[in-house]
Amino acid sequence: MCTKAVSVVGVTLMAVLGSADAASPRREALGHGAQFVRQADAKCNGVARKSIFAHPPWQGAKGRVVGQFDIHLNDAKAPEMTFFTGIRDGHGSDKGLIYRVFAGDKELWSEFHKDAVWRPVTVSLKDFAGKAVTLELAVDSLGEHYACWGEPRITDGGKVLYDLADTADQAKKFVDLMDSIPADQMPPSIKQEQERLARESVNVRPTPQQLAWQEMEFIAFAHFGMNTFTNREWGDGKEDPKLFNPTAFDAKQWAAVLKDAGVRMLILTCKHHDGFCLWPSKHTEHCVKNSPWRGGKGDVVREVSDALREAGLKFGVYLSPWDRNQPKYGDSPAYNEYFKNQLTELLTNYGEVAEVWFDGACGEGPNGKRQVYDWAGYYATVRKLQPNALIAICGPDVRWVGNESGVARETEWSVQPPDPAQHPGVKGMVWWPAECDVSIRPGWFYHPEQDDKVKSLDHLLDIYYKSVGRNSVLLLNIPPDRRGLIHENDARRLRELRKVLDKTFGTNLARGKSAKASSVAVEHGPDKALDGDPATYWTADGETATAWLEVDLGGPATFNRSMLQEHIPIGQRVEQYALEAWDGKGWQAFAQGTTMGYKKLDRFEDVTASRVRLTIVKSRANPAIRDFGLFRAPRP
Ligand code: FUL
Repeated sequence: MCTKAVSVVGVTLMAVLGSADAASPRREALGHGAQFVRQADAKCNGVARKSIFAHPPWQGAKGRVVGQFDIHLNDAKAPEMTFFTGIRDGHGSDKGLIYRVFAGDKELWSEFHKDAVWRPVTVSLKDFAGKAVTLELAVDSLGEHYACWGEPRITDGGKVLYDLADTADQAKKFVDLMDSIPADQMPPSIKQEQERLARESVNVRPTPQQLAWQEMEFIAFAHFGMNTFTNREWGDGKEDPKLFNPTAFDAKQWAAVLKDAGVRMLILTCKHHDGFCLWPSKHTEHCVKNSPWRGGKGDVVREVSDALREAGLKFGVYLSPWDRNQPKYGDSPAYNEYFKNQLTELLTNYGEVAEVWFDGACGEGPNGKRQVYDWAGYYATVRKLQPNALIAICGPDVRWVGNESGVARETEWSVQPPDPAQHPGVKGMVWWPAECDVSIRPGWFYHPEQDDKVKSLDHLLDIYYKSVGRNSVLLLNIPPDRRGLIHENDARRLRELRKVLDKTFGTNLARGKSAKASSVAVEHGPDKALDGDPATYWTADGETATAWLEVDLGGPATFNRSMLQEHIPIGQRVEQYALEAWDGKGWQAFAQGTTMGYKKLDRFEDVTASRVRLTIVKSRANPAIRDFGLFRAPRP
């Protein structure tokens, strides 16, 4: 399943790699959709058992659901806990769950499961004979599985002392909120799997198209269409095409505003969920040809793609598979044909398309049937017609970051395990870099009442550091208004953003300075990390996974931002790093982090120093650093 459709975080096993420093979990009362309840007949692989059903709060290693039972074993001689672990039918991913049993703080047992099979388990409670103990049953989710503890009981010599399913509803329930599962809590089987994946990951490389895309760093979305005129976010497809009528449409104004903002590509919502097409499609009447705009002769896609090309910007298309207007929707083969015809129009008539953005929302057609998308057919159409285009979100080339706030994880790997839905048949790891989508306004579409709700400069800067600065591409939505123009308030904010970014990153205090390193591979000296040449890099010798690079700034310099870039054409390697400044007596740390990838930006208070050291604490192979920068952001 494409994760975007269900608004869950696409966290995978890889996201928990390098998590040794994860902060300890924050415990909260059960909420956020988590469950821990009795179920009379939970089915696992078709077999029903009385169970405790545990639903962790989010996909990924973001939370653990815990139930607490107060058990009195006063007269017990050899108490045991017995149960079956199972995964509820109909709820699966290939990622699995970790079941755990704690007594107080002590973990008595844990096991990783990813198959829907009831498995019997016995945990000895002998150490607690004669005592009272608080038992915790917990489940960590690594994917979408829903756990079941089948027939969970405390017994003593065969006698049932507690039937835990019956008391599940009274148990105290919590979620432990975690960014990642702490390394010391990983069952050995998962640790081994992680180590294997880390080894395999080193050999995974981006395609030239993925590299070029990553270099764009900052791209834009334009949500523009029927919703712009109906003041809605999701149209139902019943809108009259005559409602589409921008009064002063000017794609050149869009391109100029975006270019000034430093944006490198625009992805246009050629068709949103309401099915209205911004180009005169041969395959539907629900499109601009039946609108009064330009006397029915207009083509938004043409004008936008031309204006972008003229301004030197790339063009991308958003084509919603979910179509609430098209009568064929739900009639799977017929609709799939329709969708591929639409893709064909967009990918043949408008020049180069650099990104194709597929949202995964999927509903029922008028016949009440759910549409089954032919992803493989859609991908084949894109590959054939635009071999250089990246297929994003519900696609194999670019990964949705997992939220619509524009924020990537602190630890963001571009190498990921394949998603069977989007990388069918692929074995081994894949290069699947993250894209952070967010709107400059509260809505994706323009609403006049949001004219004064354009995100503040500080908010946008924060988004920039948490997306571009965390090994991701920022996809910022700037929704044109009913005139067909980017509104003045949005344009002003973009200019402000560009000004601060230019002022901040205009002067790299480390550029061209002299440097030494713990070791050097031939031709990849430390100066290569300071020369500003994207093709050159410093790399430590041989298999070294720890290394340092020391820069002499040639005199005291003051900075409050740093930039680290790996040479990703040969992969992503660094797992942990630290930055220190020499204060005359010793090295003082001013920033540290986990992954770098294409780009890592750190923010900190002013540091004044003439020598700075980058230490690679952990790396999957000898680190290859393309660029190291120190900057001073202007005071607000
Ligand atoms: C979502 C859509 O439902 C929103 O309307 C918007 O297009 C956003 C970028 O993706 O899934």
